[in-house]
Amino acid sequence: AGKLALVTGASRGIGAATAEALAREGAHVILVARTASALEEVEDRIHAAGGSATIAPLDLIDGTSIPKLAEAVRQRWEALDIMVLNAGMLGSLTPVEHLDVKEYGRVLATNLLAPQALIAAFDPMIRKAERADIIGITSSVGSKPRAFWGGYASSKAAFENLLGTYADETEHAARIRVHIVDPGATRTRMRQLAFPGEEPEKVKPPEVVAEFILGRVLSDVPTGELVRAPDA
Ligand code: NJP
Repeated sequence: AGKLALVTGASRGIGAATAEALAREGAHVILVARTASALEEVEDRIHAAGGSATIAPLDLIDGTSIPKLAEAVRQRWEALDIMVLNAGMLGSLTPVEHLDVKEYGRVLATNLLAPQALIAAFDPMIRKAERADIIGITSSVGSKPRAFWGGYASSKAAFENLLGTYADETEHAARIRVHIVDPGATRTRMRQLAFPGEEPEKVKPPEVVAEFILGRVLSDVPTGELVRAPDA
């Protein structure tokens, strides 16, 4: 209770479910995504459940939004206790030789450069927390290549490495815990884009991943661990 959490990609899917779970535990949650109307709906649900949240509608890859966000947060709060680096972009599933450099650039910017910029901008506030939890949402294809997934998978592989590195570098600051979370197949818009033929009911709802993340944040676990959410 009383913690400050920031969740990217909080307008739907895994991010929205995680934001709601953190708010239920008493955290004040800053909801980040581009779609203001969808963020407002999540904020309304949080308020209706007795929780508290603030929306921050912005595009994480426009080059200016992240330092501005950090400045605005710093004006209201001292420390950031929880940061969920969840916003992600799939891009086209295509052979490596056909990756479109512009789209691939957006995938890298969303999945790799924006999380790094968030860590950079919020690190001073993270270090002021009594205990800080940084949760990065990666993917199984980041650890194991899969045909046609090279654009997305390479961004997640690099993100996974970056999180592990941040965990190493902050290990001496025993209060900072980095969690590298592979959600596994989850019923979201991204999953539908990747597997349009799949019946949504066949995969778990995002609430399962959210509860898993909450469990990590509430328990004593080592920093830098790569963990996978359960399948049901
Ligand atoms: O996806 P989706 P998930 N600036 O598409 C936001 C990983 N994952 O919940 O901006 C700001 O429903 C977007 O909001 P909006 C996956 O790689 C999933 O499945 O309003 N926000 C939305 O809230 C990702 O890292 C599965 O459009 C931006 C959110 O990101 C994480 O799980 C499996 C943005 C995406 O929500 C959540 O994905 C796996 C920007 N530029 C890994 N761009 C799975 N679902 O099965 C996007 O291994 N967003």
